[in-house]
Amino acid sequence: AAELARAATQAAGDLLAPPAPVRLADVVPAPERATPDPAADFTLPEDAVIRVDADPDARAVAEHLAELLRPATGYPVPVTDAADAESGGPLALTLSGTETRTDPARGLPGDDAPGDEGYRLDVTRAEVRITADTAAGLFHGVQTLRQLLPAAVESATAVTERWVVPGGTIVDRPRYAYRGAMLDVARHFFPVEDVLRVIDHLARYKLNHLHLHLTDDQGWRIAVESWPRLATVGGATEVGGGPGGHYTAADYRRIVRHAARRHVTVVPEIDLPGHTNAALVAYPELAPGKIAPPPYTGTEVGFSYVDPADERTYEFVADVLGEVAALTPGPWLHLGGDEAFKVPADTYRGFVERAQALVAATGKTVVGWHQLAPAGHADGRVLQWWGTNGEDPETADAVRRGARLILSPGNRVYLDMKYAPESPIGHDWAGLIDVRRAYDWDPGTHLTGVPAEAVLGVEAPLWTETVTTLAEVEFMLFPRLPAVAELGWSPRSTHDWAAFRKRLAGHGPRWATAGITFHPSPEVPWP
Ligand code: TNX
Repeated sequence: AAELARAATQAAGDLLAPPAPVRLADVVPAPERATPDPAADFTLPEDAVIRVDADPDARAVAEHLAELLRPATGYPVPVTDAADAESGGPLALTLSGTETRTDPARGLPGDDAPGDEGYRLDVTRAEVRITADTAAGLFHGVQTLRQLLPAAVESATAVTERWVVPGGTIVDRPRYAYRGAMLDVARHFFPVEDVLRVIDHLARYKLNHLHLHLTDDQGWRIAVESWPRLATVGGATEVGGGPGGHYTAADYRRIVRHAARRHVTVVPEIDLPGHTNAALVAYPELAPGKIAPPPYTGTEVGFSYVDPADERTYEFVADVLGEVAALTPGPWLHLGGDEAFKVPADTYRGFVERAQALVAATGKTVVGWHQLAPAGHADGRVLQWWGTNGEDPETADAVRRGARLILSPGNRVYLDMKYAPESPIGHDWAGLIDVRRAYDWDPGTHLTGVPAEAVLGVEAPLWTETVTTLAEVEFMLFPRLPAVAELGWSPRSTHDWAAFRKRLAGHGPRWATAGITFHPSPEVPWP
């Protein structure tokens, strides 16, 4: 299957004609406002310098931009302190004063305020300037700049090219605060390097959350000091009988650090009370009958659960959540909660309420699959909705009781679904999902009885029962991930399938140059 995916991408890459010049409006996700000025194209000179404010986070963004530019251009691209710089740039990253941050009258970003993640990009013949209130905003501006350079900028080695950036101004900020993707590292284990590359893919498209599904029946992937056999025994299996694996605390910290540098927050999931066979193999005392089940390497769901009637289970939950919380700088802990089919509804509710309280005790905020809905509200609680039809009274009721939602409709953004019947990997229980299906829906109005303000954002999950290599991960991500990223970032007024498929088409040569495997969807007019 990996071979097929690679061959498909190779064929797609070979078909691509030399790319046309990039236009200012060609960015994915679509910016809030783009005003081209064709007389103001900028050409990157060999002696280009990046000037940046003396703020360590802004400096890190400037270094990131330099690292993006150096390989393909072969230029040295030094980074200098804006205060020390003798001459103008010509690349400038500027943190604006905090006074523009909010409109006090509304307590919301003002009409032109970039807010926590927005930025302004000004391209003139003389310079490229990115201005933002935060380093995150500068970082997103850098991702836009990267897309405005010729596709050859994705080359890992120096190429001869005129490094033109189209002139004009972009003013941009996100529609939703939460824009994510999930990687299931439990069904198949993926080494740290693969996860870092997936984070890079998220950052390109201004996604700001990586949800790691760390535990499931087939494997436990995170070391827990107080329960060491979870990783050493529970981590030694995966779907299909392969060797599995787990992340040490140092591995996990590396992932978190790599993500933070790209303004991506890691959301760790410990799936409870179901999807726990690997934990039960490691610690039979957690099993309802106190007997170790056999290790599981199949793909059925819903058969396992930790014993909700035993106090030892809650010590286990508290220990695990405490250690994972301590390793995680972000505000979220994901409790899973899906498909605990063997646990009666009232027992399940009681378990979830105790687990939610244990999350709160760590100082984190609960996220969980929407099966958590019937449990009592916990402060700030976020439900991740993965249903396939927009009617869900239980979830709507949880929203009325204070929950916010991350939307992951299975029939729209489940990245483990096949694109087409002949897709070499993937499932089809939620239907076939090619690019248009992933793109053409509105998170703001998707669920009946849920007001737009309750939607925190969108997330595209990749379950990996059938996905075994990085190339296969990329094949399932591209081009659907950019489609979901646009739903999360761009104002609804920019939503337009006909325009999106054309804009997206220009990214094919970028992926091919960067060595990213992708599905050459027939819905997209690749060049
Ligand atoms: C349902 S979606 C699951 C996962 C499977 C997935 C396969 C959800 C919360 N649970 O356990 O991997 O379907 O598509």
